[in-house]
Amino acid sequence: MKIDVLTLFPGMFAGPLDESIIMRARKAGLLVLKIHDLRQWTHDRHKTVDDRPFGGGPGMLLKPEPLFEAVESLKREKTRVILLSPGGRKFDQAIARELAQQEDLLLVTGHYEGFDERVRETLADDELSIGDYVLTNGALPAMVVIDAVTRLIPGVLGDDESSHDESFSPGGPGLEYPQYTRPAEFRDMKVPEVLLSGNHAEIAKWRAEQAKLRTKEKRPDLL
Ligand code: 4FV
Repeated sequence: MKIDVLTLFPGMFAGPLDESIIMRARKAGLLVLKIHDLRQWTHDRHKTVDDRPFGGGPGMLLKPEPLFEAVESLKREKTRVILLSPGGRKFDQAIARELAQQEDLLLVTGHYEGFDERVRETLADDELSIGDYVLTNGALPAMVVIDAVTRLIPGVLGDDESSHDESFSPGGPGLEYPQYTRPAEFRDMKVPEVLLSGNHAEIAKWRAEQAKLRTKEKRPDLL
C-alpha cells in the first residue's frame, strides 16, 4: 500500500511512524509512506497557505490553490483522497478494514479553522473524523488512520500478532474477552481456573461469554 500525507507539520510524523510494526511494514515494502509539506505548492515569498474567511469570522482557512495543485500532482488513477476533519464520518475498525483493501491513499490534513469548502466539494473522495473533539491540526488524525490501517495490511502482523478475534472484529460481540499471562497467581490474584484447564471448548465458551458481558457492561452501543 502507498500512503501520501499532505500536511503543514511534516516534523510531527517523525517518531510515531518510525517504530515497531509500522516501521517493519515500511522496511518490508508493505507500506510506502511519503509525507509532503503543503508549502511546496505555494509560489509566493511567504509560502501563503491560508487566508481570512469571506463573510468575516474568527481565524483563517486553508486556501484552495496549494491544495488543488498538491492533490493534482500527487493523485494517481487508484488514489483515494481522504480529508481529515471533525466533519467527516467517524473512523472505526470497519473503515480501517475497508481502507486496508485500497492500494493508494492520499491523506489531506487540516489546520486553522479548516478547508475552503471547494476543497471538500471537489478533491475529497472521503472525509474522516477520529472523534468529536477539535485538535490543533490534522496530523495526529492522519497518524491514527495510518496506524490502524497498516496493521491490517496482509503480511504486516506476524502469526503471534493477530487482528483476528480482537475488539471490533467482524462477527465479534464488540469488546475482547479478558486475557491473562504468567504468573497464574500474582499478589493473591488468580487467573480464572478455566484458562488453566486446557479444555479448549470450555475456554472458548468462557471467552465468548466474557466478551459479551464486557461489551454489554462497557459498550452496549456496540451490541
Ligand atoms: C480532526 C478530528 C480535527 C479541526 C481544526 C484541525 C482539526 C483544525 N480531524 N478528526 N477530530 N481537526 O479536530 O479529524 O483544522
